[in-house]
Amino acid sequence: MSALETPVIIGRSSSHFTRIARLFAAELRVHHSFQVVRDLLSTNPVDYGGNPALRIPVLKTPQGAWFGALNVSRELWRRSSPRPRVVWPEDLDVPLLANMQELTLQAMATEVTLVMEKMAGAGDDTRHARKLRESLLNMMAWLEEHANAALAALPPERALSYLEVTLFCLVTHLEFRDVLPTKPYAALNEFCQQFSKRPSASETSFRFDT
Ligand SMILES: N[C@@H](CCC(=O)N[C@@H](CS)C(=O)NCC(=O)O)C(=O)O
Repeated sequence: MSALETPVIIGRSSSHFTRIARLFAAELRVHHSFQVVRDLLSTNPVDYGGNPALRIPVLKTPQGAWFGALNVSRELWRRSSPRPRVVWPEDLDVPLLANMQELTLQAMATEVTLVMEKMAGAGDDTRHARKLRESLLNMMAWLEEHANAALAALPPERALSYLEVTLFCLVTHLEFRDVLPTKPYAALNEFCQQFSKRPSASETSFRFDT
């Protein structure tokens, strides 16, 4: 594959949505390069691989750019060979699993807002920030309560699921960014400990790009 054909993940090593994409690339052994977005407060779409939402991750391919972690992960899967069995969000057809996925992604999005507000100087003690924190705590309590049952209900013959990857990125990021203490969440910690044994997890550890 020439340098021009090599897909490029655009993101940051400290971003949990980017880590989803990087984890899929590592699991699926898809050769790629990584381009760091230096300033997450930039308002120029060019800095985000053309994403008008001004968000990461983006995957740049000769066919075009793919916006968002789910699109990127699916495209990486399509590029993988052999294609392992991945459980995608639309496969989660019972409330327990579908809600687990919804709340995992919503908790990630809520965390983004909290971190970005703080970064932009709004502080973390506005009424909205307090509401977001309350919502995040509620979601984390729900995820903790249902984690064991949900993980046990995933199809056993899977190689990977979007739910597990996102849950791992959420919980480890809360710890990394010091948004919430994660010690109280025993089931989620146990899951993360197991998941972190995968080489893809250690290859994509969070760190601040310099
Ligand atoms: N729906 C997007 C959300 C991506 C997202 O929120 N990424 C964060 C970084 S973890 C971001 O770009 N934040 C910039 C901002 O909020 O302005 C996805 O699933 O990838």
